[in-house]
Amino acid sequence: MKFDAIIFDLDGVLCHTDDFHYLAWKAVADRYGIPFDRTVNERLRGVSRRDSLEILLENGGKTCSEKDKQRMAEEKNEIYRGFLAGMTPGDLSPDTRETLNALKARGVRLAIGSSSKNAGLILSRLGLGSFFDAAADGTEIRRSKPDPEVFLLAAEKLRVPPCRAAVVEDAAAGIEAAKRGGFYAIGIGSAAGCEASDGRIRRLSDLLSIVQGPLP
Ligand code: B16
Ligand code: MG
Repeated sequence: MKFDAIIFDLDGVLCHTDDFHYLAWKAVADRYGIPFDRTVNERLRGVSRRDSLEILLENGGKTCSEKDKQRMAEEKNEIYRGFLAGMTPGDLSPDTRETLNALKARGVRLAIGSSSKNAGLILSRLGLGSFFDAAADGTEIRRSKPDPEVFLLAAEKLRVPPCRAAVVEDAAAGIEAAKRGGFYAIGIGSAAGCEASDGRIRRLSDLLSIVQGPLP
């Protein structure tokens, strides 16, 4: 298939910060005596920090004040950023690095579409600070996935219409966002089994056999 652009989700697609999110939420949940496990964590993929906290609290049967919620979200982010501080370009897998370079060499425009407010920090820790043609992240949007806002913003920055772009996502919320935005949605990892996905890949380099360069 020919696409002018590919928009990549970050956490769970290009890097494995998803485990850092789990460990940071788990530390906060334990601190406040809230039940939380990896099954609940799956529901937090692609979802904003604040919406993740609401899911965690609802699942744990806990209600708390706005002030407490803000404190818990800040505590989680502090623990999470502690993990990010240890990331290096070596955390980018060879498969991911080679695939990104090969797509760029084919003339496909590449962007990031992430719900994370830490996306800029992650990209710079991975040595990808100036690699992408555009990036849209959690600092620029009002509505998190499954709303399509972040992908539409990335496409707008690329000046590519959604119908000419594919989105690669690991979260059901991200696949829904891509579909609602009019993109071709490719599921990987947890989203590879997502029925709504238009395409499914096991590893990033599988993209090379389904994505050709842009239309002349
Ligand atoms: P932050 P993605 C998402 O990143 C994560 O999947 C999700 O677990 C997290 O809650 C969200 O970013 C917000 O992250 O707390 O760093 O702003 O998958 O959209 O790249
Ligand atoms: Mg993700």
